[in-house]
Amino acid sequence: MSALILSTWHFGRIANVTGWPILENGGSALDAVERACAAVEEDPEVTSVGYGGFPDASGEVTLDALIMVAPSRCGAVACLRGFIPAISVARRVMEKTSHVLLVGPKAEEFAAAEGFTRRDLLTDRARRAWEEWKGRQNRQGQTAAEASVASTTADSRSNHDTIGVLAQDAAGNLAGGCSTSGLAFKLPGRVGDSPIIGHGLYVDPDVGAAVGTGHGELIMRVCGTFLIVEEMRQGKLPKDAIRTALQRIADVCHPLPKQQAAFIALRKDGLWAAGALRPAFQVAIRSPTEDDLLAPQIVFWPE
Ligand code: SD4
Repeated sequence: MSALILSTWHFGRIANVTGWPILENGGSALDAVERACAAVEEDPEVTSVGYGGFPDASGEVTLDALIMVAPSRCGAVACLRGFIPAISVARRVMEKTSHVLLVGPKAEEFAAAEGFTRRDLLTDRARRAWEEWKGRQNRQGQTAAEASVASTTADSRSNHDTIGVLAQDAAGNLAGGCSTSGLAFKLPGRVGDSPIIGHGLYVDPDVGAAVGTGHGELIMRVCGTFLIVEEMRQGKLPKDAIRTALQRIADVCHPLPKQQAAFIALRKDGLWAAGALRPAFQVAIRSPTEDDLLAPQIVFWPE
């Protein structure tokens, strides 16, 4: 079986540059997705993931991450402050506990106990962006809730993007990971789709895997990645399974004009597809024969 790694958005290339050598050298899909997500978390230029991520409405950077190889093997953290890679903390939840998800200060205690070092994740650039947003909020006399509604329903191209990675190793094993600082200037306490299995990511080794990005509230309302994997289980092609999820979002969520949702799906035989509600989503692929940043096969509402 030939190995493959697929990652969301333009910074998926950063993920693939780190994850691909692991696969190429016979490493596991699990190690590849962890290292791939971690590389993006560590990049201060990526303002929607890890270090350098834009903060919530109170000015705190809070991270959500999930790693999964099977329904029986997955781990996640939500609302994690001060520790990266959040994806590696999620892996420890998977490997060291009997739980699926740890949140907030207790997840931070767990990370510290596991030997992760606390650090300040707010960069000067992210702080300035938050101060500007806060200034606008004050001038417009908005409450934090009103202001976060405005910012979390804003143009999907500017204020968020999860790193989502799906990989298959030479042995045919699948793994998925995703990590995000969530929507910029979100209401404190808000958790999106990314750290919840079946929402931001789902992997079933008997069928395939799917990962999502975009406005988490759209993906969560339809259990987006679970739906895609279940559609593939029924025999649908990855692209048709994604179309079903996008159609469901369109039908039941009534997305606002700028709201985005996008998915990558990978079947266990290596067939894959990507699709998005709107233009601008990109998927980075690396395999023995391809190294590219591609537009998705499906754009549900081309503009
Ligand atoms: C969230 N889905 O927290 C994440 C953000 C994201 O592209 O993926 N943006 O809602």
